[in-house]
Amino acid sequence: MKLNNFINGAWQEDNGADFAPVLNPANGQELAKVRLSTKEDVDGAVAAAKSAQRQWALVPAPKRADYLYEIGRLMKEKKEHLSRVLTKEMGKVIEEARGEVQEGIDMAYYMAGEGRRLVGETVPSELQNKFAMSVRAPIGVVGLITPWNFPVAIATWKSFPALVAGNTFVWKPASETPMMAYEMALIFEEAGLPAGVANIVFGTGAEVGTALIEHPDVRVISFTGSTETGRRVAELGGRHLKKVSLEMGGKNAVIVMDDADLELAVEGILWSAFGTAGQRCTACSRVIVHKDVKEELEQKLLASMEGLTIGDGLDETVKIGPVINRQALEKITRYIAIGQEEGAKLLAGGKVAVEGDLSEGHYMEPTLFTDVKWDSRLAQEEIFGPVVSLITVADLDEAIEVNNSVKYGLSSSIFSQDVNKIFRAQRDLDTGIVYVNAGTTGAEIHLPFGGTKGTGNGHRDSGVAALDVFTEWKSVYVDFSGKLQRAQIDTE
Ligand code: UN1
Repeated sequence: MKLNNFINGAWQEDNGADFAPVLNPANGQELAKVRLSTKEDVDGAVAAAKSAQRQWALVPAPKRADYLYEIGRLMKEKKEHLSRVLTKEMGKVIEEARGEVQEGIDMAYYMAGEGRRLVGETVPSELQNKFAMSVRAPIGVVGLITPWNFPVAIATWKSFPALVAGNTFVWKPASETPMMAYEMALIFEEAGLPAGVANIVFGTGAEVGTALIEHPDVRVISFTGSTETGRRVAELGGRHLKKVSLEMGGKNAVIVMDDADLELAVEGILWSAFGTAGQRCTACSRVIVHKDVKEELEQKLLASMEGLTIGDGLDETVKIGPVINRQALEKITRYIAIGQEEGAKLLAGGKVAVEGDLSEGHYMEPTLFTDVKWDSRLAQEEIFGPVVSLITVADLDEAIEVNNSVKYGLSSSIFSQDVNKIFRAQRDLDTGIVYVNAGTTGAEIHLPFGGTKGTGNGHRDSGVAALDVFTEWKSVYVDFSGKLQRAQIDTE
């Protein structure tokens, strides 16, 4: 199977292009070949998006939304198929793949509803016989660059608000997970989106991503990925005065206070640290535990971790699937060595899992470190794998300080029964998302998704906030006095 670009409502021909293999991380098997596109392919896609945009912007927003309702319906109809493709190319266990596809369906229906809102303001004017309002205007052609860890959900967080607001887009999916984008293109086609409204160009960040950011007709870049790449996107985008929305790394923590329900905390930690093999931006990577419950928590975590089966995510009984590729496995292994050199105590895991069929894929044992120093590299740097570090603290103040000591600020959580501690924590935790008595993952699409500090640059995905990325505010003044009225001057 060859994955070609979807441009102007049509599938590109091979035309002698280069292709790269798409591999299943569970067993190394080749699933497809994906086009390695060039700058010329990007130029073609942007030109198609540009010529479609004016017409699309003139379609009434509730009618644009009808396409999203249809896209949502098709995603629902194909949910099981999409989930299985997702598990095969990305590796997450099938139950989580179904959850991710559901997140996309939710986003379709939610943003379709925005077609009948796209709310602005009407406000009084300071002058007589004058009307003042603000409206959301589409921006034009937008560029979407999405990651492999949520290949469909994150794409919907960006593309659906862009569409309902009257923009057209060119989407570059991650090289590791082009099949979900291909499936979405089939859905866009079946839903009857006008040609050029949704365009997909496969390829590398260096070639396709750069061409998209530098293209003069692309007005917005919405990017999710590593902080390192995000910085380059912002630098290049800044040079070209682009509006750049960035969603980047995390080093998320669960705080467990001495009054916490420890059984519940263990469940929350396991789910958010080892789900998706730790490859969510929101994954729990640190547990900040009160000294009085540290040992009990360690014991309970160790006991529960024994139930975490590793294997191919298509097996319904498996809890931990593979990590995305060999480089990811090497990076995680490197951090385990760093942790040990730094004096952290390895309580469980720490090895690449190779028993039986596992040696064909990229599997990492769920790993637990304790006695981790809050300022060590293990506790400060993003690992993006099933590795969690316990850090002991004396009280809530110290817990919050340790939480906030990292350069990221995506998600945090506190387990406690004390309403005073909970409210202080939700105020003082410097992250874009805070959970109380739940792990660090599981954001719902109708709230803003994003983070502070090194996680983002002030924008948000999903929720109504996503519309801010894909619209310009236009303030409109209508003077019906029939005479010149000078604001700030003729106010008597
Ligand atoms: C991500 O990790 O990049 O909140 C997205 C969650 C999911 C989305 C995660 N709904 O865990």
